[in-house]
Amino acid sequence: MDYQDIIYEVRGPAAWITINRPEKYNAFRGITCEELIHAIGKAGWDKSIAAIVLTGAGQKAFCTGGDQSAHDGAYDGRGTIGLPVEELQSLIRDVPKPVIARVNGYAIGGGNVLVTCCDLAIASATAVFGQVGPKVGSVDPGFGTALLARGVGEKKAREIWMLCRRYSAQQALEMGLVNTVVPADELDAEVERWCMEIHALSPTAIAIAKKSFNLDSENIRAISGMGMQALSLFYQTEESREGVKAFLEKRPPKFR
Ligand code: 2NE
Repeated sequence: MDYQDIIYEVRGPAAWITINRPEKYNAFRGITCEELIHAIGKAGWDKSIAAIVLTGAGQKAFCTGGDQSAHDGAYDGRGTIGLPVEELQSLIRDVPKPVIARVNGYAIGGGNVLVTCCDLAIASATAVFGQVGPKVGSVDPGFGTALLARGVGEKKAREIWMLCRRYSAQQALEMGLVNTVVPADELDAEVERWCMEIHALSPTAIAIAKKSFNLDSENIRAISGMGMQALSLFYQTEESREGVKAFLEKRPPKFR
C-alpha cells in the first residue's frame, strides 16, 4: 500500500508510524485512519518488530483528532461517523506489540484518545494535552472517556471532558496520562532507548501481558461502538454543526 497521509519507517527494532499532515496539525481524515490501520496491522504482525512508535510530523502537533475541514455532518471516510476511528483505537490495543505514543506537540481531541489507547506514552516537554469535543460539537466516547478514567481517575477524566482545558506535559505526567517527559531535543533518543529495552525482552511474555491488561477493560470496546452510533446521530444536529462551523470560522460556538 502506498501511503499518502502517513510515513512508515523501520528504525532498528521498531516501526515508526508518523501522521504526516503538519499543515492540519496532524488531524486525521478517513484515509489517514485507513492507512494507520494498515500500517499498525503490518507492524503488529511482523516478527522482526518489537515495538510500534506512533507520532506526528513536525514540532507543533502529535495529532489533533478528526480533520474538521473534512467534516460536514460526518467525516469523509468509512465507518459509523465517517472515520473508522473505533477500529483504529481497537487495533492499537489488539496488536501484540507495545505501541508507544511519541508525543511531540498537541495531543488534542482524538489525538489525546490515541495517547490514551497506546500502551506507553513519552512526551516532549512542549506537548499539550486535552479533549475538545464539547467545544466543537463532538465527543469520543468509550476509549476516549472510560479508558481515560482508568488511567487518570474518574474525577480528572470528567474534568478533562467537561471543561475542555489544555494540560501541560508535566500535568499529563502527574495525572498518569504519560510515562515520562523529556526535553524536545531528547525525545527521539528517549523513545529509541525504550524500544531497545523492549527489544531485549520476551515478545511472547509482553504480548500476553498486553492482552491481559486489555481483557480487564475489554467492555470499553463495546461502549465505543455504541457511543459512535449515538455520535453519528448527534452529528446530524444543528448543535453539533455549530461546533464545527465555529471552529472553522475561528469564533466561539453559540450552543445556547
Ligand atoms: C490544536 C489547537 C488547540 C491549536 O490551537 P491554536 O490556537 O494554537 O491554533 P489553530 O489556529 O486553532 O490551529 C492551527 C491550524 O491547524 C488547523 C487549524 O484550522 C489552523 O489552520 P490554519 O487556520 O492555520 O489554516 N487545525 C488544528 N486542528 C485541526 C483539526 N482537528 N482539523 C483541521 N484543522 C485543524 C486547536 O487547533 C484545536 O483545538 N484543534 C482541534 C480541533 C478539533 O476540533 N479536533 C477534532 C475533535 S473531535 C475528534 O477528534 C473525534 C474523534 O477523534 C473521534 C470521534 C469523534 C470525534
